Amino acid sequence: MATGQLFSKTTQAVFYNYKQLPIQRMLDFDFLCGRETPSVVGIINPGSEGFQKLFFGQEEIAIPVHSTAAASSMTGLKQPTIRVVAIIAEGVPESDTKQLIGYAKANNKVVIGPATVGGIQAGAFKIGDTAGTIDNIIHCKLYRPGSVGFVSKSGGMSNELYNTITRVTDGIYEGPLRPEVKMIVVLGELGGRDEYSLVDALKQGKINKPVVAWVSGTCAMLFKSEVQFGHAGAKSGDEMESAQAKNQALREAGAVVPTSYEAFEGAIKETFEKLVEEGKITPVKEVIPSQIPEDLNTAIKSGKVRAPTHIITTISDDRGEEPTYAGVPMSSIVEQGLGVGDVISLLWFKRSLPHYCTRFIEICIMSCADHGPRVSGSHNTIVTARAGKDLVSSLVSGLLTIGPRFGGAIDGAALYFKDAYDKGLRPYEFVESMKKKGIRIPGIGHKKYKGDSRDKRVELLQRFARSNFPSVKYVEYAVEVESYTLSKANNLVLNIDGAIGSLFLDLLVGSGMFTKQEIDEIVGIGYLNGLFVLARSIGLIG
Ligand code: Q5B
Repeated sequence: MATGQLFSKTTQAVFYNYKQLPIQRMLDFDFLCGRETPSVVGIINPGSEGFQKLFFGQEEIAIPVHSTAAASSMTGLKQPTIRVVAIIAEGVPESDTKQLIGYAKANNKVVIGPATVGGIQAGAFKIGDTAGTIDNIIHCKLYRPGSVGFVSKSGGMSNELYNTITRVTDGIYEGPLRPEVKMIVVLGELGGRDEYSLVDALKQGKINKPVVAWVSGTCAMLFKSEVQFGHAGAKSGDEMESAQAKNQALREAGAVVPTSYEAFEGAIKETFEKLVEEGKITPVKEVIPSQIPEDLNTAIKSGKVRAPTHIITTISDDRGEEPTYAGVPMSSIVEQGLGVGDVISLLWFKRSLPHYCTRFIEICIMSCADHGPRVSGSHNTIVTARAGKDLVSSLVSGLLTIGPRFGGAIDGAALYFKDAYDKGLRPYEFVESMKKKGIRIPGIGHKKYKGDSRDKRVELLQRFARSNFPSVKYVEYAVEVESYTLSKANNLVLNIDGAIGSLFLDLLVGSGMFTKQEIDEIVGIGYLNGLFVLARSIGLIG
């Protein structure tokens, strides 16, 4: 890289602190310029390590994130491989800034900032948010170098001048001292004396390229008292710091200085065209910039593309003002005084079931909510909690024991009882056929309950169904099966899983609200065990 040149098409940056938008904009700028490598090679984000996914054109790249490295700008400056540190942060104390600048000068390094918007070398490298959006960058043709060097005291004013300069010349290069720069445009402002160093350089012949300059803030003289303009330094201290004085000094030193800001564009145009006429500038050839792929969300919003959905749910929907459960708004569920059984009916079965059905669901949940500390689920939950684990871990540890011998036989019971009943098997034929196959009937048998000491929950559910269900053929069949198994052994009772499984078959068939295919699907999918999972979660959490 030539002396004086800060950036090139191969400059790479480490971005301190993770700010997605400016980094993505830097990478978009790279792509626009046709850079072969991304300009950001790393992100330093104290406290996090890993990778950050961002786009380089269409390609998704993983940029390493480091938790430590340059813990401060000074540490960054001290790295032998880092030549330029741009500090975008505001509020850096003046004394620290002086130290940074002193160190940089002594070590042939450069500090841009603090509180800088960034910097740009057209067609090569961009820092942070400089030049704004990609649309603006394309509009100002900053994706390729022109012949004009530009110096300004403000990022916001720079954007305005990128636009102006591009309108009347072949565009921006970068700083003024490069051979590729054929003319220099300067936009100063009242306050401070920076512009006088340019005056001296012009007078001493250190700058011999045409300079078109304007110092803004000439209106300050119209105010009776001192006025603070946009920047901290933008207020005229004494006469020398006024915009008028600086414009005059520049004019006298040989710069082209218009009479007003409005005439600035014309002066730039005239100077550029003269240099072209004299053959000192050959306007750069236009290039077509690479097209930045649009983000999907933006493209969808503007109606340019359509994308297939990844997930379709027919259960609930949150696109409107409030969530709907199977099409029923939440507020309506509350206003109608519906309960958990209705919510389950909507979310699991996608329809509003009659009250006796939703009440049955609630009784199932209430009666299976707990069964003391000795069952496998409670045991695991208690052990996990005593081991110091959190509520979710303790709950899940208990739930994971739900299976054929603990609460998870409801589906199996429904499946086998339905199959046997629908095939017209007599209870003893069913039991014997299962024995032949070596399969224990799900929902039959219990360690605690016996023929002469029944499970009260089973009795309660059967009583409710007999009084409320239009048909109880499946549970009656299960009871006949139980009579047969009890004749073999006193502990082969219809247990709670068997009772719920057979009763749910009666609910599905008797309600007339499910097709045969839907009933087979519900039983086949195996989610009646969900009733036990849901119910027992209440107890396990307790
Ligand atoms: N036989 C039932 O043990 C028994 C058969 C069968 C056909 C069957 C044992 C067992 C699992 C039962 C079950 C949980 C104790 C359901 C629930 C929720 C809970 C929690 C909770 C809550 C018997 C002797 C003879 C043999 C077997 C036959 C056995 N089971 N036949 N269908 N299902 N099973 N419970 O006395 O001819 O002699 O070879 O525990 O699912 O989970 O309570 O946990 O709310 O929290 O040692 O209530 O099997 O006799 O096993 O030697 O069998 O009976 O084929 O016949 P025994 P075994 P054979 S509620």
